[in-house]
Amino acid sequence: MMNLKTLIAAGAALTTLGFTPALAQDNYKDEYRVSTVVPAPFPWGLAAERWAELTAERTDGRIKMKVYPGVQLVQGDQTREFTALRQGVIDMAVGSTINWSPQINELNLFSLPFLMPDYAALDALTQGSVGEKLFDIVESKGAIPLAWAENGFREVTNSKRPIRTPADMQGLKLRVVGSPIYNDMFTAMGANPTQMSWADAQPALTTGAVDGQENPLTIYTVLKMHELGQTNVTQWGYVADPLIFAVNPEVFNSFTPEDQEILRQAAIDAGAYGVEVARKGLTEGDTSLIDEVKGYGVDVVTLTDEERQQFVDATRGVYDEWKEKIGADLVTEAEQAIENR
Ligand code: X2X
Repeated sequence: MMNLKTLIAAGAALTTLGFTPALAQDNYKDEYRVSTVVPAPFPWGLAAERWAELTAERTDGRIKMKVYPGVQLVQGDQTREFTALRQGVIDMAVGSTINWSPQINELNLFSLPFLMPDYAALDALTQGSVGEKLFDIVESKGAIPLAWAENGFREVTNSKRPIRTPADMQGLKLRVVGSPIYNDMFTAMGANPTQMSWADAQPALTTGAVDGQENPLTIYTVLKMHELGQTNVTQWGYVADPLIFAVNPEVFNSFTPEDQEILRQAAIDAGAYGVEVARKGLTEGDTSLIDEVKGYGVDVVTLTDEERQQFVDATRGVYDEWKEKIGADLVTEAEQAIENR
C-alpha cells in the first residue's frame, strides 16, 4: 500500500515527467467572474451568457463562468473595468472599446466620427490587420483578448426635437460615455455633453436631468427609452463600439492548453452570435427593429447625404486631432482597410 508520502512523491514525479495528472484542474476556481455593462436580453449580455454556456459545455464543467452585469465588480464604473481585469479583480470581461479607451488609447479608433459608414467597414477593422494590431496592444496592456462582438452603431436620441443638422443640437444636454473624445465631438456639434456612467445615465434620462443620449437601438428598445421621453431618434451611424472578450493573463495561463483553446473558440462562436443579434433588424434586408421603434410613435430621422455631411464637417477638426492622438499610422491603415472593404 502506498502511504501519503509516496503518493505525493509519485504525483510530483509524474508532474516532472510532464504528465498532467487528473487533479491538474485543482487550481481552477469554482467560478470565473465575467464582467459586462448590460445583461441579457441586450445582445451584449446574450453574447457573454453564450460564452459561459459554450465553455461550460465544452469543458465538461471544468470552467464555470458567471456573468456579472452592471459592471458591479467595479461598482458600476465602466471606465475602470479594464484596470480591474488586468489586476485580476475581474477574471474575464466582454467589454466595450469605449469603456477600455481610458487605458488603451488606440481603442478610440472606433469612436472617430463617421470613420465607419457601414457594418462591412466595422468588420474590415475587427476582422483584419487593424483588429490584430489592436489585440496585440490589448495584450501588451495586460489582458488576453480572444474575440470580437459588438454593442453596435450608436444613434442619438433626445426628448426635445428631431435632430437633422448640428443646428438642431444647439444647447441640448446629452449624456455621453467615458472617453473624452465624446465630449469633444458633441461640443464641436454645438450640444452640451455631460459625461456619466451607464448606471447614472438611466436615472438621468428618467428624471429629465439630461435631454438625450447616444446608444445602439438594441439598447433603446430593450430599455423602452420611448417611455422615458426619448421620442426623437436620429439614425446617423456616427460611431460603433465593438466588444472584446478578454481574460486576465494569470487566469488564462492557469488553464491547460486544451482548455485555453476551448475558451478561445467559445468566445469566437459567442462573438459571432453576439454580432448576429446586435445587427438583427438593423440591416437593409431586415429593418424590423427600426420598424418596432417607429411603431411606438417615435420620430426616426434618417439623414440625407447633405445633412450627414454637415455633421462630418462639424466634427472634422475632432477627427484630425484624435487621429494624431490615436496614432496616425493606425488610423490611416484603418481608413485604407475601409476603402478596400
Ligand atoms: O454606457 C453606455 O452607453 C454603454 C452601455 O453603451 C457602454 O457601456 C459603452
